[in-house]
Amino acid sequence: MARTGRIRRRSFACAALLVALAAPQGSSQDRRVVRVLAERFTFTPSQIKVKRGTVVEFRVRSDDTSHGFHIVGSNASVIVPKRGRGDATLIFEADAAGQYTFECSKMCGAGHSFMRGSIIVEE
Ligand SMILES: [Cu+2]
Repeated sequence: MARTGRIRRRSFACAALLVALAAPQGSSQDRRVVRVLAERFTFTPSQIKVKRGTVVEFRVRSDDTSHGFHIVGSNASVIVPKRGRGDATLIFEADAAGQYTFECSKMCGAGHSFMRGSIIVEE
């Protein structure tokens, strides 16, 4: 008897869990995966709040052309491949409370310089 199976989407929750399990034992740091969608000329979400001490793993995906993802004031910068070519990963250690700006670092069109967002690190 044939049974119709459902096609399962790859489980993102599962991937996040593996990352959490991979964190060093005894580490007091929280690790969080934040998925960001880049498209002309916005990042979604554009505001991310985390607790101080969190290690944030950004996974940035484009919905159109290639973009950049750069945290202002740091060396942290990655190229986000164009749509369908996968994610770019960037690790941000939120060691100090405050507000950080991230921006597109690859010229992507007329609104490129408006393509930014913020990370708020709370005590
Ligand atoms: Cu850009």
